[in-house]
Amino acid sequence: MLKDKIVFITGASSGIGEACAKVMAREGAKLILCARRIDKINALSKELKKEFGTASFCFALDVRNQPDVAKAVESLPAEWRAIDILINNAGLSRGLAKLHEADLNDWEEMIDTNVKGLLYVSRAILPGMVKRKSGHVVNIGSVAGHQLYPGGNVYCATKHAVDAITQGMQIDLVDTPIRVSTVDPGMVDTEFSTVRFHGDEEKAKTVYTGLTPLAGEDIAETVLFCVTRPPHVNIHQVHIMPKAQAAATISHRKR
Ligand code: NDP
Ligand code: 8X3
Repeated sequence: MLKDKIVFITGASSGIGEACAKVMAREGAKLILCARRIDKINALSKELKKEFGTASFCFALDVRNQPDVAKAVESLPAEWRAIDILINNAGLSRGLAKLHEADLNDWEEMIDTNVKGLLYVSRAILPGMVKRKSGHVVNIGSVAGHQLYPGGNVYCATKHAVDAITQGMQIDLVDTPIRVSTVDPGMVDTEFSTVRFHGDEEKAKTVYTGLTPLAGEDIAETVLFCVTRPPHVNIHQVHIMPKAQAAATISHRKR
């Protein structure tokens, strides 16, 4: 169903973005892959070429840098410009400090990446979709876009913003064929917690102790479902949780 569709994935160097790349490649898509760690992107591209014969176009991109985002999209080779699907996945959390004790740098990084980065990429790619009267944007939100938890303050605010931006896109694009979805997961076992705890792997592991979290592939298959519905169907929002997680702060852990 995705044969030769062009899928643009931000944050494809690990976790959910990498899993999306693999699932879309399996379905026959062509991939535009970016993240800051270009070595990982290049290795993924090579792997997908070998496994599925996937054509991919790769570059290093920090979504926080608006001029770089605009330039990267403007300078895509002609055969890569007609982007069919944009997966706005690049994002991160930093810290779990109380708001009155938090490191301001953590706030800047989360807001600049999760909110402004998503906006910059969308602003660069959406006009082409509108012009071509074709396209689908999938934003990766979170349970944190709907619920708060202790120390979640600013990360949760950024994901609430993603929810608002998604709804804004759906409203502003209602008179076009462009579809907009958000996939909002609970705990997914990726590099997310290691990044949140600034590289502390031991602390990161405790997040998933005693339960089976979601895997990046679970989210990728859900994104695939969203982008393979008939044109009159738009999946607005998907909430997806591990079975053992009922809400952001309510999980059942085996001891
Ligand atoms: P990972 O840390 O495994 O992946 C995050 C990806 O985002 C990496 O590829 C990273 O690439 C990229 N990224 C981070 N900052 C930037 C930047 N400034 N510019 C470009 N790329 C960037 O975590 P996940 O896969 O879990 O996270 C993906 C998305 O899923 C995020 O938006 C996250 O908020 C969301 N999410 C995650 C959940 C979870 O429990 N894991 C649950 C709900 C939502 P690089 O470092 O190479 O730039
Ligand atoms: C990531 C999931 O619960 O840490 O968005 O906010 S959570």
